[in-house]
Amino acid sequence: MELYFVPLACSLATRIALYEIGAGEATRFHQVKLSTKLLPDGSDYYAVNPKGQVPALRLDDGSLLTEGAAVLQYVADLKPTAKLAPPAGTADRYKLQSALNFIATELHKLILAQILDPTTPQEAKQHAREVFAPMKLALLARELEARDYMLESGYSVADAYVFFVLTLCPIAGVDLAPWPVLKTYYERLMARPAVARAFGEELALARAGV
Ligand SMILES: N[C@@H](CCC(=O)N[C@@H](CS)C(=O)NCC(=O)O)C(=O)O
Repeated sequence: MELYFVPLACSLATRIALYEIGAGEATRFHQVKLSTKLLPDGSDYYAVNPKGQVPALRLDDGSLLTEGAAVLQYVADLKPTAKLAPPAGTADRYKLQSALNFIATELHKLILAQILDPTTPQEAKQHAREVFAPMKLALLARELEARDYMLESGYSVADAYVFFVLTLCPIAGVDLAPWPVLKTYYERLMARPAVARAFGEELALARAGV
């Protein structure tokens, strides 16, 4: 497999999932430069993925899978014994899909994507920070006050995706202080070797600014 990623972007969740299933060494990682949409060899990332977005996962059959929620479930299903996703067809699997959709649409896109997009008008960024973020993060905190992970069934790829969101919140100027439960949860996730490794590697790449 090959993962197209941007350091500390939402593709971080896929890297975490790949490490969780022990596929890190068998995967080739291609860093995309977000500002130019170029790959390290100077080629155009749009030629790989017309959406120009990460994550994109090149599967072993040569096809390309995009959209984080689908990519994460694909990786989880490669190794069912890792229990990163409840079995397909079960009620818990639909709860995973519900969680992934909430994270993608209400946290990632509505809040972070708006704030971090340099073309978003200041007023919209302020609204995302001051109105959407407290509203949606309060919902997230409520879930995590009731249990240790996003799903009652335990740690899953949804937690890897939330890890990305919580990593980016301070960078986007979103204050997490009102919800101490989110800090405890973040620390719980960081204690996982796959999470710490993926985060550490991508932080180094982001700092290198390549
Ligand atoms: N719908 C996509 C959105 C992915 C996305 O927004 N990725 C960001 C990085 S976190 C990106 O590639 N942004 C660049 C762009 O939208 O041009 C998904 O859910 O995977």
